Amino acid sequence: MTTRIRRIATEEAFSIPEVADALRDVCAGPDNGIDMLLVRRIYGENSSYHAGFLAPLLDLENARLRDMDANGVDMQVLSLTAPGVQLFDADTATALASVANDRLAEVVARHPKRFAGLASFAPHSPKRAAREMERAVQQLKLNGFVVNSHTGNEYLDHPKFWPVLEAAEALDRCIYIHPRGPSDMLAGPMRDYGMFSALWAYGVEVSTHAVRLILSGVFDRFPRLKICLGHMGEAVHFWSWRLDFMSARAQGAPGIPRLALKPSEYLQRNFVITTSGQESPLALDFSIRQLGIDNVLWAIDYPYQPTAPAVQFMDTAPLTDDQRHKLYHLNAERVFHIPAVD
Ligand code: 1WB
Ligand code: MN
Repeated sequence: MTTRIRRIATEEAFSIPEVADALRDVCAGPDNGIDMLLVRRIYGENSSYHAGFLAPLLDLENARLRDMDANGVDMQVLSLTAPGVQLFDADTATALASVANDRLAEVVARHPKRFAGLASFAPHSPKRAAREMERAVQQLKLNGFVVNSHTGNEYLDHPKFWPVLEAAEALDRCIYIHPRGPSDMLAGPMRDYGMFSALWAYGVEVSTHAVRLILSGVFDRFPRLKICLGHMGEAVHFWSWRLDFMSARAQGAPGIPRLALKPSEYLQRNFVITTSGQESPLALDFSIRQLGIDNVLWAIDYPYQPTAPAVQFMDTAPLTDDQRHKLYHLNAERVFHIPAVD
């Protein structure tokens, strides 16, 4: 008898009313950062096609479960949708992350076979963030962490964020760096032609973040830290050869830390990637060869991308059964500490 392969989707977005309300308040305020182009369309007064995302983000147990059932998706690994709590001031962000984590833990507890969850934290207050990360794993039993790239134009390589990296490493849980709009200096050229979010800017932002982490040497300080990148690794690993060549040449120059490993080796040791919203068999094949079959996970990017083609992509990709099992569930079970089922 053949049984269907377990399908665990690993970058699946949700929100809660408290966060949606707080984002609606930001829409009424003066913030004109690049994230607001999208946030105003989803949460603001002027609706557009993006407004249609709010209902499925807030729904966890109705249409979402039906969509999963209809497509044979066994489990979604949920994360609070971009930009998470990172547009808010530190106190609001800290409080809302904790509410979102409580709510996430409740829904996972009600549906332990259908949902797992990545905890939010407020990087603005790194010590409080580290305490929330401990609570999220030890008490709420959540499966890892999500951060929406930069916070106030600062990236996680900054030493002020080391408590967050230290907590993730000590708790043995991965940090999923999900995109948000690029930091101010990167954002300018992304405001035209619809490039401001998933179409292009998100990948520029997160790939820049990942390269900063690698070149800063944080993985020599935190060698067991695991970072997850969506959207087929935001194309960082495509640059492996040139990153290795150019960083070898730059080693030891002023302001350039000496690294114990090559950038491509940190990519293989400290990163996993997911296929979220990037359904190209050619890119998948390259990713598996460059990063290894154990480091690529399947994801949909629900509700921003449809489930059926994401399943179709993984069902038809030219893979052996062993490889398909790794992409569909075994790697997710390992990385996110999800119990196996028999
Ligand atoms: C889109 C995608 C919009 C994502 C988002 O808003 C997020 C989009 C927060 O496709 O328009 C995402 O998570 O990939
Ligand atoms: Mn996403």
